[in-house]
Amino acid sequence: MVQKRVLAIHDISCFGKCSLTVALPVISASGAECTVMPTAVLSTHTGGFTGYTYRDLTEDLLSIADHWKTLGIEFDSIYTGFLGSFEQIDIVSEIIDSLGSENTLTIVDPVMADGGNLYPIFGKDFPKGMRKLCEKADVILPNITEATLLLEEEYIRGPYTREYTEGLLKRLGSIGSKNVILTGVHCDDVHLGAASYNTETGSVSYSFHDMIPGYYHGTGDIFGSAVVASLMNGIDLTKANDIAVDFTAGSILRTKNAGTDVRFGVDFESGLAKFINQIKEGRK
Ligand code: PXL
Repeated sequence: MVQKRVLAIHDISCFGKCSLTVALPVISASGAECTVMPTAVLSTHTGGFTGYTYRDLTEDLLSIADHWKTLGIEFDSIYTGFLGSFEQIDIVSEIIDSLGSENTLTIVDPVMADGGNLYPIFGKDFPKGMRKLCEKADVILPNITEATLLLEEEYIRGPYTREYTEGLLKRLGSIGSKNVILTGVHCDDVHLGAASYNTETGSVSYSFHDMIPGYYHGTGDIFGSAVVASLMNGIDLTKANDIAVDFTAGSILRTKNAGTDVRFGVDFESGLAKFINQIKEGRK
């Protein structure tokens, strides 16, 4: 089998287990190659830490892409996550055009908000830029807050009815991507999960786990990387959603049981063996 090659475009938060420090091990564990384009280097992620360093790499991105262009490298998937500025959104969009082809699956996680709030480092116009990037994608992976920002709708606290959730999915689908996976979906106070939607078939599929109270950092990236890894292994969207929910929920549960500082990230590493088995099973 020819190995799939993913290009992950995210920041590298050196400590705290998110973005590239998650995408690289999770995608590699699935057997796909993970090429990285770091958009910035931070000492930690920005969630709950103060005094972190931030080295912006905006100026390097196009040169890296230009060099790869001379090598004729092709990508089966381009997976984008946290982008540090409006300018980076336009550059990443250009890179997708330059390095992607009709065979490249573009997966955009519009990382910018959670719990009803835009992350403080982003300006108010950032969601408009992210929406433009989402128009280019084959799959988008917003959480509920990001969904409402992309759609310029008011954020409502859950639980959500299926009617509301499916309305969101359909409106997100009209942005332009063929597939949508919405995270943070919950129809009651005891289950949490994600819903996938295929705009061509109209099919919606939910995947839930027991809700674990608390806010755990980096879980969106663990979820997104598991979706990318599954899709690159030929697993369909519904099953990819199931695998990603299970992998993310397991990581959160282990971390809750261990009682570690939630800012330090979740223990996804101990779940990699099971994750690889699920990928192998799903491939059959
Ligand atoms: O997990 C998303 C993410 C990625 N990168 C950085 C972040 C965050 C979320 O806060 O701060 C730097």
